Amino acid sequence: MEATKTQFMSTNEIKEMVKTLPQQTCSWVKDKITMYKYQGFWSLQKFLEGAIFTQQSFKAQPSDVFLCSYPKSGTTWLKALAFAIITRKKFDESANPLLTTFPHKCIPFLESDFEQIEENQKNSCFTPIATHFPYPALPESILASNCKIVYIYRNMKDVIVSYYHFLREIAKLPIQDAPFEGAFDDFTHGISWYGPYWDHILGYWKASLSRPERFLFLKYEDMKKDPKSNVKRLAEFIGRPFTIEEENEGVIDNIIKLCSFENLSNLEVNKSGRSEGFVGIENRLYFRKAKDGDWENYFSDEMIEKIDKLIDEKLSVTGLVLK
Ligand code: PAP
Repeated sequence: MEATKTQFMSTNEIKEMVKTLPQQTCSWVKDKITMYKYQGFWSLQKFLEGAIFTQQSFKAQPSDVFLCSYPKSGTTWLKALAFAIITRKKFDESANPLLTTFPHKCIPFLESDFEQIEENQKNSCFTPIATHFPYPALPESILASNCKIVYIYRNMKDVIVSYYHFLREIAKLPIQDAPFEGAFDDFTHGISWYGPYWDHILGYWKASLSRPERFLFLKYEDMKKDPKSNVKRLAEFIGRPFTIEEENEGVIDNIIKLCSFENLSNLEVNKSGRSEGFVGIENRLYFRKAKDGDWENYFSDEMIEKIDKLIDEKLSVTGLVLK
């Protein structure tokens, strides 16, 4: 039986409990990755342990802003943009920490960066907090708060391709040894990191219906097409709107350039760095191609039919365009 979020457990108890959860080993990565199911979503052991710890201990502050996403939907980009927006008066473009710091280090993750979050809270330092938690699994103090929530989403087909390569790289497997069909199959059966994908989107979308003023939905593909108006929406929503003068001086354009895939992916820290500690993944794995429609190189006609049907069945109710 799955644990409920009201039980309080020590870190050792959490570790032991996670081992008892329903689990699924991903055969397409030669059984090198195992997912555990907790409160309806799947995750990797380390992330789940962190998530459960956070559920028990995190206390949201009224001014907190959360950057929420399903993995591989634009989290790194959103973190960089939010960080550049909130630090624009502190650093000029040539000195922004994003030039030398991995974006995931600039904005902490709720499930893993406990010390950084505590430090920011202690110093009353306004920094958004990112998370991949599905909405219903968020710590109670967030659910009960009026904190603002930014949710970035991306079309499911490109998410699957991005996810496939990310897990394949973590498992250190070359493409020929990791069949894409296996990742597709797991994903479309809901067995994916923080999946099912559709439940993730539905959870945030449903919550937004009763309190729309708390939510900003950003679509990855729209941000690529029209970064300026989306960056302005983001800045306004998180309480750091641009002035007319800033806009005329090109501040928004500079932020877009600083956070662009072309710029970030070519920085030394993102090419050769590795995030130590919690997970220890190479930074370059977060910067692959950033192309819309890369899925066309991977999907058979049968897969397209299957996934379009799935999107219609599960997500058409949201009105969020995901194909
Ligand atoms: P995460 O949830 O594990 O942090 P996330 O950042 O959401 O990952 O997704 C990574 C994707 O965003 C990659 O897509 P791809 O595999 O299709 O290439 C990555 O290339 C893309 N990405 C990273 N940085 C940027 C950016 N600055 N602008 C646009 N896309 C980006």
